[in-house]
Amino acid sequence: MRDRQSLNHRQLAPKLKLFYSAGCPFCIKVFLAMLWLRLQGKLSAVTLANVVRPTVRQQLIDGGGKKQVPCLAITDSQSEKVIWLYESTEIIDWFKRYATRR
Ligand SMILES: N[C@@H](CCC(=O)N[C@@H](CS)C(=O)NCC(=O)O)C(=O)O
Repeated sequence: MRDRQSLNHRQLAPKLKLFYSAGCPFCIKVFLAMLWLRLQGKLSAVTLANVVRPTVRQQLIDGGGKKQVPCLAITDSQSEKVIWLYESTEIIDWFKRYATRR
């Protein structure tokens, strides 16, 4: 029962993709917050996407509308609707809320 519940939970969890660039201080701020939440066992899979790769950069611009990083793409696992969250502080706040919901 517990396994089934955690499987359902994982299936319903949004897909998270963080667009970043190396050396970006705002991205480092987000990484540190993610590390802190992970150490507490409150944050699992987040895909990292480095915008140094042209295809990744284009995906960010096409999807989110601008090339600014960090940007967290939150995909609803049922509707596939994507929310593009810019601003490091908002991303961290979202992660904190998400982590305490789980
Ligand atoms: N206020 C934003 C600042 C983000 C920012 O300035 N990112 C830089 C990289 S360090 C960037 O993407 N600059 C290019 C752009 O804005 O198009 C945050 O806190 O996330």
